[in-house]
Amino acid sequence: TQLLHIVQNMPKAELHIHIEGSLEPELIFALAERNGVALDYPNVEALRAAYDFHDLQSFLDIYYAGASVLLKEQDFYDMTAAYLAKAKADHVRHTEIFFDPQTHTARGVPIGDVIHGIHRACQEGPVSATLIMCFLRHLSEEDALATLDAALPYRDLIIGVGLDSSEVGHPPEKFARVFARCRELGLHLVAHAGEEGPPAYIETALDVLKVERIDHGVRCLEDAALTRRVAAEGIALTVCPLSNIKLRVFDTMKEHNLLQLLDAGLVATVNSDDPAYFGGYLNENFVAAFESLPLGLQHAHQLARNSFTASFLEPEKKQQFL
Ligand code: ES4
Ligand code: ZN
Repeated sequence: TQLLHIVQNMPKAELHIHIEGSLEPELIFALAERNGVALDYPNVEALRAAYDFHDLQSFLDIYYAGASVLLKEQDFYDMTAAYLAKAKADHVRHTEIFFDPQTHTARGVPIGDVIHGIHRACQEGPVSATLIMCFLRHLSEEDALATLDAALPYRDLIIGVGLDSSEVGHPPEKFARVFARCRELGLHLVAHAGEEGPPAYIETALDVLKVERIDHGVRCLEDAALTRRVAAEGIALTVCPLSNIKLRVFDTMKEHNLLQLLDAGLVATVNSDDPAYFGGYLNENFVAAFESLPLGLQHAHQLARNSFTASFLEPEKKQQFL
């Protein structure tokens, strides 16, 4: 239809994409072969067949297994270049890419190889791209602090830090000290909160970590006072529709609360999260949401506009897109 055509072709920013979640099964097998890494699955089809998740943890287990083939700087480059080509095809003009260094340093990969490989692909275009380093919340704050120290030589290659992995039982306040240090370093701050975890996690991400955006945040609407606050402060939510269905945050796309978030005056954006695992890149997320929800042209424009407004682009660059 006309609306879906407009939605797919409009210029947009992507603010919630885990680069390790863009690793397609074909590339996982190619890298496994190149690096001599053994996989638990005989072939691409068997691996893809295992992509049958029922919650966040069942996804994370297979996501970390897939990432185990990444060993060399070139591997990180190849993965990132493949994602950027997909982003370009979806009319993404700017993307803020999450990466999980601890997933790789735990296997002995130097953090410099991780950052340089991803950064080298970003520098070559074809779209504007910046990097957000995420701490794994199932690990200790000490581990996060050590990771920050190891990343300091590359401080200028990252624009911010985030918090991801298993949410429930690992509240934002567990990472108060490391986020305070990142704030002193002038890094932008974001955190996953209110995906599987309660609205209280959104509140402590804002109050304790002092994050500027909330990743997911869809459970915000369970708390009316919090919803009013997030709206009043203009805190953006980086919503990931296909992810939320695959991980059963909502049973079906018709039950997704994206429209309610917009109607509540929240700066909601649409993003792909882990596109190789959840059934599609950014445009597939837009199409899935627009096919199932009563969203119109105004919503399309609002979502595109929100994606740039909520980005960490410098004001002059941001202005070019608004
Ligand atoms: C993630 Cl969907 C999601 N939630 C939390 N952490 C993650 N890491 C990669 N994808
Ligand atoms: Zn995520």
